[in-house]
Amino acid sequence: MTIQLYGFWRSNAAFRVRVALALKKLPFEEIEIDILSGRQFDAGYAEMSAEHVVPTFVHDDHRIFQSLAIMEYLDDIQPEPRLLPVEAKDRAYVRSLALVSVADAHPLVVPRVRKHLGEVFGADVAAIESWCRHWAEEGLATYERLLTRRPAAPFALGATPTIADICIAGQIVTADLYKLDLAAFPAVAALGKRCFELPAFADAHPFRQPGYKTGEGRH
Ligand SMILES: N[C@@H](CCC(=O)N[C@@H](CS)C(=O)NCC(=O)O)C(=O)O
Repeated sequence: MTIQLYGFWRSNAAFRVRVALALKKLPFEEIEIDILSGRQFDAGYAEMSAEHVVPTFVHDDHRIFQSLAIMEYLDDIQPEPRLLPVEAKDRAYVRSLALVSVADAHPLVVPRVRKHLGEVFGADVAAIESWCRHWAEEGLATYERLLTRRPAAPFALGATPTIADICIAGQIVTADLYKLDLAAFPAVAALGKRCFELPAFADAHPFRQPGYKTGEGRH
């Protein structure tokens, strides 16, 4: 099977898919779409992504979009190691944890939202950074409350990482990009430490991607 991932070094959603692929030990080729330079609107890629976003995942000639759907697809085609538990209540729990970042926190800080804040509402760079920090911290605070109510042991749902841990780690990636201090979120920080000790997580971090060196400082 051949797998291609249209992604970007800084993309949180692409980070999630890189981790899932690495945990599954599935080799893939990543093709960079520079979403900070507007390459998501180029004709070739716009035809591929109706939403003009990354990631787009291509398995043989089958395309899948939305990182959560891609991770679930990977679990379907290669069940081990499991990224979603088998039991219905546990599956719902890890999906709920995942969606705190995927559906609620992360969408508020994506480039098209930041651009719109500047172009339509006149927000300057400092105001946009402040907006992003606020919503990133809201996501971390929610995770902190959730992990306090149901402590990680040692991962969010037991012995091995699931999509929940991948998405919580993604929220930490956002914190890293905005240089946020995790001291106020000790349960999140402890879970993040466990995750990023694993090469699958560490190697997927934006700061480890080839595009980071040239892209550093770009928002
Ligand atoms: N919910 C989508 C998020 C897709 C998304 O917004 N991707 C961002 C990068 S993380 C993007 O391509 N943004 C382009 C833009 O905002 O213009 C997923 O999880 O795949």
